[in-house]
Amino acid sequence: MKKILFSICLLGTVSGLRAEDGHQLWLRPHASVPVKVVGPAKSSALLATARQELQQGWQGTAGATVTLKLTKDKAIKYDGFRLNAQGVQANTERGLLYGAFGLLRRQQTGQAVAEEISNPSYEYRLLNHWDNPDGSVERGYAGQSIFWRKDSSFVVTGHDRALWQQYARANASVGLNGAVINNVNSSPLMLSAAYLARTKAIAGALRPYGVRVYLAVKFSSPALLGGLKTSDPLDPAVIKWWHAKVKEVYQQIPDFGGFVVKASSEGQPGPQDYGRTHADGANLLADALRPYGGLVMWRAFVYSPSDKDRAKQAYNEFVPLDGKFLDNVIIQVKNGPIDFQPREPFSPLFGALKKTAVMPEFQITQEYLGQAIDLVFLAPMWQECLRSDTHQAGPGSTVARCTDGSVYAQKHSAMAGVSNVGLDTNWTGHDFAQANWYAFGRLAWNNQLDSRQIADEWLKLTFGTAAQLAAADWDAHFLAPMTQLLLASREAAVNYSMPLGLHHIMSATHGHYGPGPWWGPPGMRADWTPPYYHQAAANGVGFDRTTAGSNAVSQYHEPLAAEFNNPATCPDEYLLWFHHLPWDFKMKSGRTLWDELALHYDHGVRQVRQFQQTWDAARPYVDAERFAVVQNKLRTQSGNAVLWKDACLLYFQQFSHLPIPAEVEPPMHTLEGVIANDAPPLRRPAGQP
Ligand code: BDP
Repeated sequence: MKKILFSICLLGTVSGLRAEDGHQLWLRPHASVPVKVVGPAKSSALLATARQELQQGWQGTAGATVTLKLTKDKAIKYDGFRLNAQGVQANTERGLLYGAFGLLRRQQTGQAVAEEISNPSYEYRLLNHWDNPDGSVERGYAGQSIFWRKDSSFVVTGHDRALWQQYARANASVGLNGAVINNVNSSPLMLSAAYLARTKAIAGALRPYGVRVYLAVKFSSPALLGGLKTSDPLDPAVIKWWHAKVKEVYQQIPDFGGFVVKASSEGQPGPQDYGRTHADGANLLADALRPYGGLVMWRAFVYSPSDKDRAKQAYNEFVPLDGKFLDNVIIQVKNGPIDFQPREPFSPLFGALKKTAVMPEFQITQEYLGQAIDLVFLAPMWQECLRSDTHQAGPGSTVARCTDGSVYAQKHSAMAGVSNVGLDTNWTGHDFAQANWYAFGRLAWNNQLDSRQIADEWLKLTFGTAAQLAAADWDAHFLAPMTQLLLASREAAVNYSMPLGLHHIMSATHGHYGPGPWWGPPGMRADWTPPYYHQAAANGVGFDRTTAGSNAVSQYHEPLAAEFNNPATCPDEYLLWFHHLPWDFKMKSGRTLWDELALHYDHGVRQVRQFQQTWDAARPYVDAERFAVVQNKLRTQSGNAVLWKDACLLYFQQFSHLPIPAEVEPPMHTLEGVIANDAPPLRRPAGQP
């Protein structure tokens, strides 16, 4: 025991840095100097928060005076702010809080504080928590829910409140202003009096940080909870029920944000159960919420096994309804047409709905991107989507501009991210998964922001000390290589799991972690199994979505449709998304498709090994606690990358009958061995992929 303690102490002194458990996120306390904060005469919880943040984090001139001033400035949008020599100006109290955090971030990351206006790209910037009333978290990899508990759910403890406040503070520091606190696969219980009481307590804890609470609701709540005979959206009793329920919610929580709805999707009830449309369903709720200023975020993640191509369905369902939604409805669209895969082209719904507000939904929790094991920085993936040009309103109509109100007149704009937060001490399971929470907030505030800047800020705030930031070697030996690592990490994950447009080939046995191109228990819906997506056969691999195939390609505006439709012009990244090609297809590189595929897998493995070396070299700059945890996770990731490579290449080789190229590291696994390891029974509840 003594020996162990001794070596732990020794480890702790290697970097000379205080051990950190990650709980402080990017808000680690900094040595501050005194500052005088002058604010509006009227006091409020939000203003008190802004004042307190400045006082505890100030690193500018000692004894300086900072003025927080409410104005009516037309150049400031939503909760934006203006920074100048006097301090912060904003049109709202939230804006003052964001300005205070913005000022502190500039100080802490060594950016100059110049006169500037910072406006959010989106009016509503939300996290979606897939948290269940029993405290479990769907696709959560960081422990149980911070909001709900299986036992004594309704006793709100001091610890609960403190945790909710820390959570809200983290959100506010990156400009997030809303939280949907329960799973989109919603329980009707959420609207019962007992759950509303806890929701009210949560709202109370988040309010001083400007974070509003929203709920995901089950469409059949009138029948399931209210005891009505139907939940038909056009039924007068149903309409009355929702109006009364919404009134009850606002009596408890006057600043309640609104509802998110997953309807007619993956077994969830919806208006189509009653022969009605998504618009009928969404408008019913929007009408009830409208008097209170509430929003409906209606998800477009809909598909049924009857269609031959899942990728086409959301577009086919929603485009005919364009213009039929009330103006407090926003259609919430996942970045890709299928489901948060490591790489997908953007969803063709972006830009195609011209008279209906559309919001992007990203997945922060890494369901398909290594969960809390793999280090994958997602900002480059989201940036890729946001910057994709839809061409729907001429060149330059990017996903970002089609959703933030710059292209289409829309009353409201929003962006949502599926949260990766849980009860784990470091909140997100992997210390580096915190970067994805941070990045999501920063991109929701500024959808043009570059991933490099986000990585740079996050690394400085999460690992840097004032002394390190001032020292030249920290930049060269920590910041620069770690920024490179973060920026390369998503492409590495694509390479070792689903390169060249492959998608959905993970195994569901281990909850979507790890390879499973063979996966598909008897009787399973085809569109929940990988062979449906990769279509590997003797004649080649890939899903034919061209005009000769499912024709999903035609949902894209020209010139994209023509570009994607032709394998000679389709970008390599999307090749097997749109095409089924022979194994000896000649790639742009001059290599065959088979060789190119093998090299991508191999490259992914090598990239992760490089990440391990980079991290090992970063040891002098990181506290021992976080260093060791991340080092171990990288080891696991590295082994798993090899598993992905071996499993996929050996599986596909059964069809290609081609040798693995000599440059590629020979497999260390056998296909039989990997498949045998993937044998345990499904952990997912029935009815879920
Ligand atoms: C899929 C998840 C599933 C979610 C679904 C959704 O596997 O757990 O319920 O998305 O977004 O990615 O509704």
